[in-house]
Order: sequence, then C-alpha cells, then structure tokens
Amino acid sequence: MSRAVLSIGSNVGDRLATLRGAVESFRPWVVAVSPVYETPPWGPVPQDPYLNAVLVVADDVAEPREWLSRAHVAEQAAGRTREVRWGPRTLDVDVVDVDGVRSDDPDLTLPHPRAAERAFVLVPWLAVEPDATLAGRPVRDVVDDLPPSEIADVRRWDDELT
Ligand code: PH2
Ligand code: MG
Ligand code: MG
Repeated sequence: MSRAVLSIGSNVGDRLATLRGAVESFRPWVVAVSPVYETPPWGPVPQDPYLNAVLVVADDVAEPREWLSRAHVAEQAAGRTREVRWGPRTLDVDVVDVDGVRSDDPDLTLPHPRAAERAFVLVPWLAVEPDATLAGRPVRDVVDDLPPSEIADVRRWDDELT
C-alpha cells in the first residue's frame, strides 16, 4: 500500500471547479480531502490568489512516480499548459509526501523540497492529518516556525470539494 499527500492549487479560470475536477481525477484513491483555502501567491511572480487544498490518496502502486504521473494526468485533464516556473496555472498537483520516503530523484524529490516553507500546503494538510510528519518532524511544529502572518493569510473558503 502506498499513501501520498498531494497539494492541489489553481489561480486561473473557475478555480473551485478545477479543484473539484482534480478530486474526481483521484477519486478511486481518495482517502481524505481538506477544506479549501484562498491563499496569496507564493514566490517571485506577481499573480492572482490561489485556491489550495490537500488530498490524501492511497493505492497498491509500487512506485512513488506513479503518483506523479497521475498528477500529470489530472493537470492535463484541467487543460494545463507548461508555463513560467511558479507562474499562474489552471491546475497544479504537487506530490508532497509518499509514505515518508526520502528521495533526491530530480524528477520527484521527496518529501517536496519547498513544502516546509509553504503555509498553503501545511495548513490544509494539518486540517486532514493533525499528526502528520514532514521529513520526520511534526507538521504542526513546521507550521509554528512560519511567520504568523503567512498562516493567517491562508483563509478558509466556505465551499467544499466533496
Ligand atoms: N503555486 C505556485 C506558485 N505560487 N502560491 C500559492 N499560494 N499557491 C500555489 O499553489 C502556488 C503559489 C506554482 O506551483
Ligand atoms: Mg506547485
Ligand atoms: Mg507542480
């Protein structure tokens, strides 16, 4: 059994519909779906706010890379094109963690190398998995190390994905 934590995000088009489509793409494997949050754009590119959420998924797949290829399938289904790094996107699906595995494979570094800096990943993740760990550390401790304003800026959205 392989269990993965996925971060999903959208800031182009009908963001909520896109995230719901992403949940449908993973439907056979979904274990938990976090609430939706509106989050300020992270990174160097000025752009519109995102809607973000986290999915926990599980399957008998042998390889973490299978989750990455399923992420790409979901992104393609949402009409995603490859664009500017950290720029706006219809749908982004990032593999955050797979069974606590550590890997420096450049195509799928695990856990996600920037997850610890991203309140838009950690806050939704904690909402569905309060005892989660990231690289062996409790996620709640990782969140406590972020600037409080970044946590406050991750705002719970009323609509749900399921
Ligand atoms: N994704 C990015 C770049 N910046 N900012 C937020 N808040 N949420 C995202 O999902 C996000 C981002 C590109 O993957
Ligand atoms: Mg991303
Ligand atoms: Mg991505």
